[in-house]
Amino acid sequence: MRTKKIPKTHPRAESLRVREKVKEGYTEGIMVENGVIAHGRGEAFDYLLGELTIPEASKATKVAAAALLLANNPIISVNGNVATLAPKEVVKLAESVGAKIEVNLFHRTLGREIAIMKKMKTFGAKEVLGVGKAASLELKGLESSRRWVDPEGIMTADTVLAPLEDGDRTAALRKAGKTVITIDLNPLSRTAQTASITIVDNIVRAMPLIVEESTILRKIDKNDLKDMIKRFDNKVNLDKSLGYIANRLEKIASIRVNSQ
Ligand code: PTJ
Repeated sequence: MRTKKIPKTHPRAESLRVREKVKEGYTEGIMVENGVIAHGRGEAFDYLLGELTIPEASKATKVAAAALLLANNPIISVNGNVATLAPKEVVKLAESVGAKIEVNLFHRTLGREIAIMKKMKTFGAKEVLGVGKAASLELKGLESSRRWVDPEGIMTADTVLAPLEDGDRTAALRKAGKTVITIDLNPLSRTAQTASITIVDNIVRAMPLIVEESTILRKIDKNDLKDMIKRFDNKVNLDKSLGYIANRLEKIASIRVNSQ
């Protein structure tokens, strides 16, 4: 069902516009019901952040772009939410850093894999790995359908960008020696805490920023990029992200208390 046009002046216009995309992704069979629920959890955390890219997210975004540029075999893992909310940026980033694209689903069906592959191709992807029998190898230490990976892709990648991921696969990928970059609005999630580089931001804001950073950092000396990664501490950055939320809530609460 089509919704009425969202007024530009609505204070939550952007969030409502993204909801429309979510509805479309679900109707197209790309996003699954659980993905819609996961999006709701994301929205709640975005509300706490103030629906903007916080300084810690900008920092992690730069480091993520550097890691992708330095990787020998980078890959972008795409699920239903990612294909719904940032298909264009996934293709742009893959081109910019020379990464492959692989479909990897928690709620795996061949129909969804094909729908996601087609969507990515509509946005210019030349090749999409992990569809059907191509996902022929099992990632050790995982029980979910996410364990099925493409030998040409995730299995042999050294760096995996896996936005809106689940904790089990993040841990399994790390255990397999890979650098895992994630985008997750919840700084407390297992994925956020387990990844090598966590961008605590909404995927709709983070993906265009990584694309932009990758084009800037491409011109920078590789040793400087390596230094940037060495200096980054994901745990510290996550703690600061939590601190940002805590300070923001404290400020809002004290304003309310003082005006009573
Ligand atoms: O398409 P599938 O079958 O692979 O399923 C995808 C979902 C998202 C359903 C699956 O991966 C899942 O269940 O994920 P989780 O474990 O709910 O984790 C999703 C994480 O993404 C949560 O921590 C959310 O807070 C976060 N999140 C949700 N929406 C956004 C987000 N992070 C960034 N941007 C968002 N828009």
